[in-house]
Amino acid sequence: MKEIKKEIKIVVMGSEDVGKTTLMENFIGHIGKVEHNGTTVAIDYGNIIINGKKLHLFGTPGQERFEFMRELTLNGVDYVLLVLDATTGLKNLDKKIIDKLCSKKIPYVIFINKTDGATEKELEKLKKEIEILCNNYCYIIEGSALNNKGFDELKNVLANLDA
Ligand SMILES: Nc1nc2c(ncn2[C@@H]2O[C@H](COP(=O)(O)OP(=O)(O)OP(=O)(O)O)[C@@H](O)[C@H]2O)c(=O)[nH]1
Ligand SMILES: [Mg+2]
Repeated sequence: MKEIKKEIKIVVMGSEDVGKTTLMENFIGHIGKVEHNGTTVAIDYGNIIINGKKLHLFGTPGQERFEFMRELTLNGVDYVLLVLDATTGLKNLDKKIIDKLCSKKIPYVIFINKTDGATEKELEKLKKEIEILCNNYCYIIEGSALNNKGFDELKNVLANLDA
């Protein structure tokens, strides 16, 4: 019988300012974070228990210069939660992250954030781009970290992660 892993390591990734820290803060309620002028410069951390599983969320800095830190967080990761910004679309770093996750065979789910500020057209364009990039393979959730939108769906998806 397959053993159920009760502690799951999730790394939150995405380009700068997409809303990773806001998402963690509003979704979990209380996190540890280190910021400089509003920019994450170390690893955010918080945990949440869903359906008897303890999910440990590690939030990464989005600035390019912190690549070395993002690399470190992938040690022993179970899932990545990739946060994208609906108002700006896919950035180079997002594409690089998706490539890396595919090559390392790390499963990921995508949270399209800031849907409160995006038009329907922008959102559809972004979703099409993502579907092509990840071969229709990954779960996509739409929401707004600022307005706590999409959190029920996010909770459901995280609750059902197989690890
Ligand atoms: N309109 C809108 N703004 C948001 C949303 N989520 C976050 N923001 C804003 O986006 C800005 C950046 O948010 P952060 O959470 O610091 O972004 P981050 O991805 O952690 O940024 P780095 O740590 O620099 O990589 C802040 O001004 C947030 O208030 C959202 O859903 N809608
Ligand atoms: Mg941050």
